[in-house]
This record gives sequence, structure tokens and C-alpha cells, in this order.
Amino acid sequence: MSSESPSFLYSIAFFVAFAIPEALNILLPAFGDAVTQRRVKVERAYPPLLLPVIVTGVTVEKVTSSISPINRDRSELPKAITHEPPQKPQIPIHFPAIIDDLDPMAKEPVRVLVTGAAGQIGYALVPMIARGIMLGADQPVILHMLDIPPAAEALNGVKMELIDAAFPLLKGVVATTDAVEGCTGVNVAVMVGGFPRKEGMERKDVMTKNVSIYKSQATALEKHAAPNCKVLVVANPANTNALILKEFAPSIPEKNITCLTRLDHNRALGQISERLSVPVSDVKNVIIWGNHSSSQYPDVNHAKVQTSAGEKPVRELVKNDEYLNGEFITTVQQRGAAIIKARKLSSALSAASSACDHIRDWVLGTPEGTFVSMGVYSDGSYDVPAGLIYSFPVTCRNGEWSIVQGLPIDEMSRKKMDLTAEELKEEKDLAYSCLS
Ligand code: NAX
Repeated sequence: MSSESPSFLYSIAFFVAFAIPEALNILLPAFGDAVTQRRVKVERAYPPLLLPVIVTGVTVEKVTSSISPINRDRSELPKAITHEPPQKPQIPIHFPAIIDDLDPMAKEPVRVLVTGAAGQIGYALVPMIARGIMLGADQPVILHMLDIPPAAEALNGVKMELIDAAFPLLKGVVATTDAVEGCTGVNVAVMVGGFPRKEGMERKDVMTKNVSIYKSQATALEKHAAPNCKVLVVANPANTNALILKEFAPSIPEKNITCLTRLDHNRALGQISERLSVPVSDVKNVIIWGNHSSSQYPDVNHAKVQTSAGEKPVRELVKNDEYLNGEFITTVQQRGAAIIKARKLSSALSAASSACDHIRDWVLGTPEGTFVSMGVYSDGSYDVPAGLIYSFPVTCRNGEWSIVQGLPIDEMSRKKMDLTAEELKEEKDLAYSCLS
């Protein structure tokens, strides 16, 4: 074999790339982990080099993007390579870190539907999704935007702006007024479109309009969305719209239909952060119980703050139960109205951001030891009537939420939780009366 021949050069390359690190891998376990990670990158970049690796007895579990982009939990991410027999525990490799510098767009795009996309929340939400705030900075998306015919021109304007923004993760935009086209193949549906209450309208009239919208969109989603599509209802009355959607899309698992109370949850975190002058990221585990309305119960009894001396209960740090049981609760309950008063428009950027938080945590999981609030189908936990869409504390893992169990509930909380459940029962009855 001449020193210029390709096979000679190939052998040298193989020796430097694998044989030396492999020897060190056996001798120095810590170095071995770094080698393993590096090798994954090399293999993805230069598949022909796999052959000599296999010849030397190394088993390759190829890193692929075949994990369903939705329902993927960080803990499920593949361990990229294992030696046979395994000599030492393998360190799970963070998937995005591996593909980042080689092929950041390797994943299949996820289709995300936003209804009411020409409205003000839609306008704030779609760029967040296209930037990766909802599903991650390495997750390509195709946006489906649905609105009604009178908003078609404005919707097209939003589409033009999305194109002009040249978002690298955005692989396509469907802008339509046809519910079937809008719902076809979607993996995530964020239902923002709805009929707002106008001056002089009875509650029942608004409910009738929204029931009919959610009934027909439920049917379109059930027939045309991707299997296991995750649904988040934002439009008000959010809990009851979600319930109607669930009723008219019986083949969509009830676990996949939720409503947004994360905005209220984030508002509660924000109030505690302001009160204690601590970063909002240091506050966790507030709870919104019940309806996304002024009857909701923002509860700090289980909330904690990260301090230099470890985690401390919010009540211990605030040292003012009168505030926490009074002004704090009404401020969170009335925050939407305060925004309207100040802006002459309802919350949009905070609603859009909270919708991203809701889906992100649902799909990618909540951090260890942290719970968040989601409007979900009640199974009777905490003696909340089963069959309502009620906001509970939840944790998320493997693309599924679970209600946090076993939190002690004091007498004041019980009353407030029952009150908001009562309102939801009335809304449910009203919605059903609109159907008949
Ligand atoms: P906008 O009035 O700005 O936008 C609503 C959009 O929905 C409009 O473009 C309208 O044409 C469209 N629409 C109406 N009927 C539709 C249908 N059948 N199919 C598709 N699109 C339809 O309202 P915006 O400020 O964006 O608020 C949207 C909804 O979010 C409202 O119902 C609002 O009450 C609700 N909110 C819910 C929050 C929550 O935390 N759950 C907080 C923010 C917000 O108040």
C-alpha cells in the first residue's frame, strides 16, 4: 500500500479518529465520554467512517430524528452510542447539542394551527412559534393560520409578514378560512378564534355563538388533525369552549384537550416577584384553581421562592397573610380588566407568551420539582366535579400532564375552589342549553 494511496490515508485517518481515542476511552473513563459525544458528531457528518467502527466491535445506535417531534420528552432522548459490553454507565447526550452544529434542521416540521390568527393574540403568537419559543430552537414548524372570511385580507397580511421575517425554523405557512384545510395534519392546535361579547349582548347569545364555533371546529379537528393532536383553547369562555370541543371530538383523547390558565398562573408569579423584589424565575408552584374568569382562585399556599438559603415558602417570605388572602387574589383575578383599562385592548403579548409556555411544558416536560397550572378535564381530584375543564396544578412528562396529588387544602381554599367549580357547572349547563 503506497503512502499516497486512498486506503493508506483512510487507515491513518481511522487510526487518529478512532483507535487512539478508543484506547484512551478504555484507559480514562472520563475522557471516554467526551470521545463518545465527539464520535456521534463525526458519524453524522461522515457516515462512511461507520464501517471501521463496526469492524472494531463498537455498536452504533444511530442518532436519528425519528422520535416523534411531539410527545417527546427530554428524558426519552436517545443515548447515542453504547459500547458492547457496556463497561461503565453512559451519559445521556442532549440531543439538540449533538445536531446543532451539524444539521439544526434535521427534525421533521411540526404543524401548528392557530385559529383567530388575524386577531391581536394571533399576531403576537405566530412569530413566537416561528422563532421556536413554543417547541424549541431546533424544531422546524409549519404554521396553519385559520380565520373567518371577513379577516381573510388581514390574515394574508400576517402571512406576508411571516415570509418577510425569514424565520429559519418556519418551513411553510397555510393561511386559510377553510376549517378543513386549516386542521389537516396539525400536531398542535391553539384555538384563539372566537366570538367576543359585544355591548348589549346577553351571556347566552355569546355562548351560543361560541358553542357553534367550537362544535364545528371540533369536528374538523377530529377528522383531519394528526393522531394525538394536542389542543389548547385560549378563546373565552376558555374552559367551556374546551369542554364543547371535547364533547364534539369524542375520538380525540380527553387528555389532549386543555385550556389556557397559564396566563393567570404567570400573573400570580409576577405579583409575588414584584412584592418580594426577586426575579420571577425564582418563584414557582403558585396554583390557579378553576375557571379562567374572575372566579378563579390564585393560591400561594404551596408556592416557593429560591433564596440564597434554599427554597422558602412564599407565605414565610411575604409575612402578610392579609395581602395574600385579599389584594393578591383580586389583583390576579382582575388583571385582565386592568390591562384593558390601561391599553384599551385586552392582553395579547402575555397571552401569546403564556400559550407558548403551556404547550412547551406539555410537550417537553416541566422542570423537576415545579408544577404549572393547566385547564384540564377533571377526574374528580380534590373533589372537583368530574367532567368539567378545571384548572389544576400539573406536572408534565413524556408529553402527558398529570394532576399534582396530595396537596393539603385549607378551609379558605376549599370554599374558593368550590365557588369557581360552581361557576363552571353553570357555564356548562348554559352551553348545553345553547346546543338544544
Ligand atoms: P381578536 O378579536 O383580536 O381576535 C379574534 C380573532 O378570531 C379575529 O381575527 C376573528 O376574526 C377570529 N375569529 C372569530 N371567529 C372565528 C372562527 N369561527 N374561526 C376562526 N377565527 C375566528 O381577539 P384576541 O384579543 O386575539 O383574543 C382572542 C380570544 O382570547 C378572545 O376570546 C379572548 O377573550 C381570549 N383571551 C383568553 C385568555 C386566556 O388566558 N384564556 C387571555 C387573553 C384573551 O382575553
